[in-house]
Amino acid sequence: MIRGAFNRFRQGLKKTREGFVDKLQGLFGGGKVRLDEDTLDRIEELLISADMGVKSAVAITRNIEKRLKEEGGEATLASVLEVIRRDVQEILMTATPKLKPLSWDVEDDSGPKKKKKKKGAGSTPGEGVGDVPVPAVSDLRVIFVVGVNGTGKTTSIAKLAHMLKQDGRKVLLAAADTFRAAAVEQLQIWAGRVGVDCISQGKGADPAAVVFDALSAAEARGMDVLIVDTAGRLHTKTNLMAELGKVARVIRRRTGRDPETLLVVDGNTGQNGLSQARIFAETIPVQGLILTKLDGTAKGGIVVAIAETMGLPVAYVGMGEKVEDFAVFDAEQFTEALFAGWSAEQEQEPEE
Ligand SMILES: Nc1nc2c(ncn2[C@@H]2O[C@H](COP(=O)(O)OP(=O)(O)OP(=O)(O)O)[C@@H](O)[C@H]2O)c(=O)[nH]1
Ligand SMILES: [Mg+2]
Repeated sequence: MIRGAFNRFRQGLKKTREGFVDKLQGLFGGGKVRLDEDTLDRIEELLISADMGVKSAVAITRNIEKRLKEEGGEATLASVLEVIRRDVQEILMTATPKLKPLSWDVEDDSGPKKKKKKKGAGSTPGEGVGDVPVPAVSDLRVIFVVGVNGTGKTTSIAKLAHMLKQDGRKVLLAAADTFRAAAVEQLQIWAGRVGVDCISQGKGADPAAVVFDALSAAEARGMDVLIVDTAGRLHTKTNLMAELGKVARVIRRRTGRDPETLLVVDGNTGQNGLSQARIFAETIPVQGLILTKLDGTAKGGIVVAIAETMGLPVAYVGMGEKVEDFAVFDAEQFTEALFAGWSAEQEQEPEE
């Protein structure tokens, strides 16, 4: 299982590894290199070009200088990579949320006339919202998948459904992206492939009504997990909160808990994708990320930039178009895979 994930990361990160490690290797040419200003600048540039984010790239380069200059100012590729690998792992494992915690109550349907009694009210299990009675907390896990259009929400939902199903969970999908008829069809097709049911109402339906239906179906059928697809075409922050907030509050009223909200980030879109994702995370409560399309990019270092700017945990990673091209994120394995293959020793398969 663990080995499977490592190999998947290794395969998925091939382009990043080649783009980064191979170029670094070029800098060293097999021997020792003097860590002068110029070399350090070039290392920093390489880190930035792998999309690690400027702040992390500068910090890592400084660490390379500090730790390796003590050894006489010369370094091998292996020693530099070791510093980078350790720093990256440390950044990923110690990241803390950088964004202000949000509540689904910030803008309620009732408009701005009354102030909420308490910040974050109702965001924990069993708490009621306003005058709504406290419902029994249901065991149903509701995963709410949000993100800019085209980032890979629908595909990731299929992959996640497949993974959870393999794990023995009963999974149901809700087609709450009612913006385009094709979006509903796409989710239905994926549901068929994965072998799970999908609740839909068609184009133009109220997403909150679709989710209401799906919650009833999930409860009646004894489902373990409901995964909700949403539209990405929500241009303004007000739209985002109005539409997604309405659905989230339906979920809370029915289950007694806020949905587990996962924001999908396209690894291919680099810093630009990251700033779009940030708008989502600054507007609605997000618990974690799904990072997609890592297979198609040499910029897998984006996980470091995510840790640096958002500090939200990456929950899952998508690395291809097939349902199996998906893994639970693991910082240690991810980092090992990112740097695997740069020496004969690392090239060997890990022991079971
Ligand atoms: N290579 C690769 N392609 C992916 C991955 N995830 C998604 N895609 C592709 O990205 C495209 C968009 O994916 P969708 O799942 O439709 O994205 P979406 O966010 O649901 O898009 P909208 O519904 O338009 O908002 C599709 O062509 C997918 O096959 C991935 O991990 N790797
Ligand atoms: Mg979609």
